[in-house]
Amino acid sequence: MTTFDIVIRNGMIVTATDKYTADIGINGSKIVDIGFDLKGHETIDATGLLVLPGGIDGHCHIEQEEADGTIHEDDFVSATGSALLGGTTTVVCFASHVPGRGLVEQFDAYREKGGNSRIDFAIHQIITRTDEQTIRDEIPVVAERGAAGLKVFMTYDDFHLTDGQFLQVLEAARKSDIIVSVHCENYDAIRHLILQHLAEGRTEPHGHATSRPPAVEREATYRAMTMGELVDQKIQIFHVSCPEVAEEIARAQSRDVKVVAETCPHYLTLTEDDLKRDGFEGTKYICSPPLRTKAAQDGMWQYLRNGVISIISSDHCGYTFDGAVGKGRHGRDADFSLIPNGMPGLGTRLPVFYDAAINGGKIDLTDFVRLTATTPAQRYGLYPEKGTIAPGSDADLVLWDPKKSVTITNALFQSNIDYTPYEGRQVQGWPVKVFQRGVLAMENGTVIARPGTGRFLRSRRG
Ligand code: DUC
Ligand code: ZN
Ligand code: ZN
Repeated sequence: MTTFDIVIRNGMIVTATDKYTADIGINGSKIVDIGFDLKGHETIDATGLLVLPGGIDGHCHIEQEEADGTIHEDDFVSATGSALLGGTTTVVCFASHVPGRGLVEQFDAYREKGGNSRIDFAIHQIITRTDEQTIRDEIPVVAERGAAGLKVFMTYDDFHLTDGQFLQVLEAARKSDIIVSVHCENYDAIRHLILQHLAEGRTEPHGHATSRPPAVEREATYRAMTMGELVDQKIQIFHVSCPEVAEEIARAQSRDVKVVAETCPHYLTLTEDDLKRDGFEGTKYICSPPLRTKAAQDGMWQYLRNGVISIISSDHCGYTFDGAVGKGRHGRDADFSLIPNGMPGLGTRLPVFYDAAINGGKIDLTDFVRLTATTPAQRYGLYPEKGTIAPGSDADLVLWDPKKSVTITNALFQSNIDYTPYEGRQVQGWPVKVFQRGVLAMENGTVIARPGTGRFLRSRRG
């Protein structure tokens, strides 16, 4: 009888389709067998635990350069440590497209930065310009070098594309067979509403939500899908925040428009009332699209159950509360329109979503795995090495204690970001051991994987 390097014994294995109790045999970096009474040089008893595929977070801003030269404060070392502490073994993060440098140069430089990662990573390529070099020469090259997707913005001064530019990107993406993910909010409508708020003296953080109402996101989503339809190019609507938008996506899907969607735990667990917290505290909750109402939050679950929204990612975009380039970079009296948009969420993604989704009775465990690991792996060309538990797959595994209650506090995630929007929240269900490619990478709140152990994952699209 074969003796495996490691056997994970008697855990409840959960995939996107099945739940069953068995042993997993690992040799080197791979799962090689699933069965009963397997023998290992090392045996890990997982009785009473769930064994999940390592989480895949398809949307994380890590050490990303902004147009003004600032670099996201959570770097590859710190962010991927928090990822492991929360049960995530793969991230898909973003190469910038800042002025003055070419796309391929920025893709390659970002891949190099990822050399410090503790976990495996893939890359989305942001597109902010549509000159001939970008569209004709460089998009095909980044696609060929294994980018997981392109991302475009319909808002933000430094990033947004006109409809015409967006169509050019869609055409180029179709030729290179690469998905385009879209930040859908109407740039001009937001500008108009911000100016109105400021003229009325409504400068407090909650103005962020009221100046970007659901209609702003719904209109841009409809427009993005229409342009995808015109070009016959698959798009993904990123960070869907409310049912008005999901409903519009469902309608497009029902007429066979090639559109898929993701949402994030914060749209299911936080509300716009969090922006009303005392003083500058509310800025911790400024992200875009903004947090919505409790009713919107409740209305989102049906779209996770029926598959209209098929990925849960963190949209981890941490800005420190106290740091020089964080939330307070323009001073503590700055109006809401000057506060950088984004919240940290890489470490908390799985525990917060698990607690709301599974303990809240909203979806099954198999759905949980589908949304947080399997579909992201499939969508970004990483499956079946990643995203499932099967012979031949990478031994990226999370031993998850469904009974463990934890009160979330930022210190648990050891990240460069000095706050979590979930401070003080009690959740049940927590990762106790994480294996990456057959090596123990996190155990009981201690990160073991060293910087540099992560590998760049080339997307195998199509
Ligand atoms: N969009 C994102 O995808 N992340 C953070 C900020 C934003 O607007
Ligand atoms: Zn976005
Ligand atoms: Zn994002």
